[in-house]
Amino acid sequence: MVFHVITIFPEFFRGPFDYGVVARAAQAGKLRIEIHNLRDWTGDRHKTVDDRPFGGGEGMVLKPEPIFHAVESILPDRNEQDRVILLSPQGRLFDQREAVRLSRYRRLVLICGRYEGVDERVAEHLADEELSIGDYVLSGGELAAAVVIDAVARLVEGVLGNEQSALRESFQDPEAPALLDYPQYTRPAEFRGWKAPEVLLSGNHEEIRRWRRQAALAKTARMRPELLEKLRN
Ligand code: 9D3
Repeated sequence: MVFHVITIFPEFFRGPFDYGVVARAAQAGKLRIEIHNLRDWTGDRHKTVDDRPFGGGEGMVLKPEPIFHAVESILPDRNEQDRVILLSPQGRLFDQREAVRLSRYRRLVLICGRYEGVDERVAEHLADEELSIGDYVLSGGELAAAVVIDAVARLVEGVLGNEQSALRESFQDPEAPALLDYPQYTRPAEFRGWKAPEVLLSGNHEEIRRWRRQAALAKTARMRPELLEKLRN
């Protein structure tokens, strides 16, 4: 799989993908991440990527021409194996189910917004879809693109291990959290007076299984009650 990122801050991506699972997968040739500088597709002397909003208002808006040029030169023969995604606060909410869906494409092009916004003709006539990673304000789409790449890349065949592939075939998103994870403990068995649950040291696997199930339910009820609500429907 190839991830193309279009950004006015290419340096931002030095770092996030230099370590860990995604870096190793890239090293092994399972996936590629290409960072493109939007200014490379400007035509003027000043490499202008933005302009003032029609109708007035604060800030600057990313112009359509450089973004269209970038996508059209990255994907000269765009087809159904390609997906062009605009990251923006107005997008549909990205979640694990979306990650699974996106992992089935050959190439993803991620357009990072900035400033007060992106000319709407990009969302309407260039991008296949518009995604947000959550209801909070970021300074730009770069962090969001990094999040999407990380979540999708680990689902790509051979990135983690092959135990993945069977799961991915299933109809429902395999990693959607029915419940939150159960609490984990490691040594020491007592730390500053706080003890790890006795049952986990017991070696009684049936008891351990029951404790974990119960603890996951309790933690889900406390932290994410809406997940239990979903489970009941
Ligand atoms: C909704 C806020 N907008 C009101 C004028 C301004 C604005 C804020 C932040 C416009 C763009 C941005 C930059 N953010 C993104 O490009 C972005 C984002 C986000 O802020 N939150 C969650 N997901 C995403 S994906 C891209």
